[in-house]
Amino acid sequence: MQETERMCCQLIAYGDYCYYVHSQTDSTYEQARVACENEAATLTSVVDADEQAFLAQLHANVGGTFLWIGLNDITIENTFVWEDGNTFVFSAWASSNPDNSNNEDCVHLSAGSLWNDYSCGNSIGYICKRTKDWMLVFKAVAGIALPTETDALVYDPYQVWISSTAINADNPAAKLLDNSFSGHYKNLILDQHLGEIREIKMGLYNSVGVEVMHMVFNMTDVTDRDSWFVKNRLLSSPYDDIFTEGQNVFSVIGETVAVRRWYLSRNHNGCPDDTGWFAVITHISPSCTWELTAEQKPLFLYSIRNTYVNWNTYSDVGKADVFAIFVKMDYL
Ligand SMILES: [Ca+2]
Ligand SMILES: [Ca+2]
Ligand SMILES: [Ca+2]
Repeated sequence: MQETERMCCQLIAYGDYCYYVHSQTDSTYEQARVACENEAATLTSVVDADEQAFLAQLHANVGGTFLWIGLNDITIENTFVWEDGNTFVFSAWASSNPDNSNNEDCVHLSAGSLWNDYSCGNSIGYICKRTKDWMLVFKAVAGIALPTETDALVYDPYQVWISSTAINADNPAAKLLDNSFSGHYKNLILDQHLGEIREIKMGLYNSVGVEVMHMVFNMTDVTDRDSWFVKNRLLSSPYDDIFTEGQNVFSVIGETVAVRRWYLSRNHNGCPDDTGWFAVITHISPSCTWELTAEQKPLFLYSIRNTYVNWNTYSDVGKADVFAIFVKMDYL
């Protein structure tokens, strides 16, 4: 992203969002939608009168040129939906619109910033909107690899994590934090915006999507996908003893023979004395019984205490259903 665009974001933050106004461009609705996605954003929604008034000001600042917003009735005529998943409630239609003249299915800011349905293939400017909150970049679901599974993208979430292509990124069901969707998820926000990411969060969830553990790491000046998962970048966690105890493995790639990823291990001393805090277990035929040989992989094991645990003391070990990673962008 250009530095000017980041500057722009500072100037036009509103509430929990940043807005990027692209007035010096001619884009179809689809081109604008993709361009916003490439900014880790979506074509803007307008959820209430306050946001409409805010966008009207931005619109006036660029001379009132036509700008796409993220609203269309492409799928079902006269059923308008927001690109970012917001429920369509508020509207600010220009008089006599939407009129679906010649099957107009996409919406833009028109005179006075009121909305007009317009042919999606017309080429105009657009506004992208991006949250300042955590954005999901990766998600893995426990137990989806049958013992016969041979696709590493299924049994080893690390292969999904390092994939150079997005996986299930256009499937809203794959973004849910419960385990209703039996597949992993990855978008390219982290890969494409590494230099703009300030913090990264790994969270664990139960089967209905309730968070059971999370850790946050500082991403400032991290220049690759993995090197944030280290002790001196840890900002918060449930564990009091990470800084006072040593670790024999603390890395995303983890222990590559046993194939334990995002492995936060205190020590190995023969399987019965292995201790640690967190592990993504992926091996179909693991070497230690604490890796729960009979259970389908992957497994997300974590200490449910506020200290390390012996992995063999099962009453101290939680098994999460979903493992997700989020980023916060840099808006300073
Ligand atoms: Ca139509
Ligand atoms: Ca229409
Ligand atoms: Ca119209």
